Amino acid sequence: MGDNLVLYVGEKNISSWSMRAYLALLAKNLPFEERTIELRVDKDRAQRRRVSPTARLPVLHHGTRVIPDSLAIIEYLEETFPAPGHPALWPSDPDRRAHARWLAATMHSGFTKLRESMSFNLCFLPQPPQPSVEALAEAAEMLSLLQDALDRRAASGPFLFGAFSAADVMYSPAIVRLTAFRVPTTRTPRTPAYMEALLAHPPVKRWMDAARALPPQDHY
Ligand SMILES: N[C@@H](CCC(=O)N[C@@H](CS)C(=O)NCC(=O)O)C(=O)O
Repeated sequence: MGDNLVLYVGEKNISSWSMRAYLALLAKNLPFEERTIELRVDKDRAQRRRVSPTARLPVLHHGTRVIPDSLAIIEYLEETFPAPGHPALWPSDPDRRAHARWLAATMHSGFTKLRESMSFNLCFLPQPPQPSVEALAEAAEMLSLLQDALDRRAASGPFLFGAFSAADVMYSPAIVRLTAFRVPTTRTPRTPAYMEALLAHPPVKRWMDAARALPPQDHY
């Protein structure tokens, strides 16, 4: 399919789901056009409805194909632009791939208290508010899942499965949150180095630098 890839995203300091699709495209070394729909402006979702069947961002357009949802976009990219022509998004070993997939799915469908209370836009405030007790409990759960993956890591590299993978893509916004809200990591000693490596990863840094350049939003 020779058509151009177009990714519709929300504001970089608000739309954590958009960040995931953006990171997946960069991980695949794919050129793409990025179009922003401002969530703060598109209150009635009219602009989103025009480009996305779910009226949510991110949404990827590839020729006549329209793919909303960060995880669906990851799977689409992996299938359409496979290794070795493009870097693999999932680990090649079946055990590790299964692990990476359930970790990604757990992020995709869970941690709702953390996402609510440690909202992505709040990460860019000079002083983020105190998170709820429930959000902190979910953050501790997340850190222990990450620690477990890092304990079992067999491949070399600083990420969850060694090389940067879709699991890292899915957890990147959460790592921004855990860092901004200064969640304690003393019980999960391998996680600080992982979090540091992820935030220093050039595609993550590129998104975050652009996000920091926008005016911070305490609500939207
Ligand atoms: N499960 C979706 C979630 C997408 C999502 O909720 N996106 C937000 C922006 S970060 C959105 O468009 N929300 C609008 C709404 O829920 O009306 C994904 O993985 O992409």
